Amino acid sequence: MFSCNVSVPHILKGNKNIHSVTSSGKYELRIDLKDLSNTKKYAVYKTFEVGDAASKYKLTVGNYSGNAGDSMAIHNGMKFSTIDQDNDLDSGADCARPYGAWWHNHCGTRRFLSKLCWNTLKTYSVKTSVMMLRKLK
Ligand SMILES: [Ca+2]
Repeated sequence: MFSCNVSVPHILKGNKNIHSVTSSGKYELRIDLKDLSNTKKYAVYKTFEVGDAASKYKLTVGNYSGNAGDSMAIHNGMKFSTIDQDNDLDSGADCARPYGAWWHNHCGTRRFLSKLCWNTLKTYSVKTSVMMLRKLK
């Protein structure tokens, strides 16, 4: 088990907007991270799409490359959960309550980038992160 104690900025806000962007073509997601010792890492996903409201903003993410490790794989195919919408796979808990809104899988196997953690980094915690979308040709 690991813990992250960095405060949580709301990243990837506005799923509706992200859905309309990612459904308009093929997009890749790039995430630049800086760990607690200021080492820069990155992850690129050539597949990135957020579904519509009816799908509960289902996340499709894959085709990873980079040096940060693939911490998004466990969230692939997950629906978006918030404190008032428990769409995760954990029947015993509402993962969004303690860990914030995210495409949670099981709380126990959370890879909570929403807490600014990246589980494949040594320290898990991330000092800064930037998430960028780029349209693919
Ligand atoms: Ca649940």
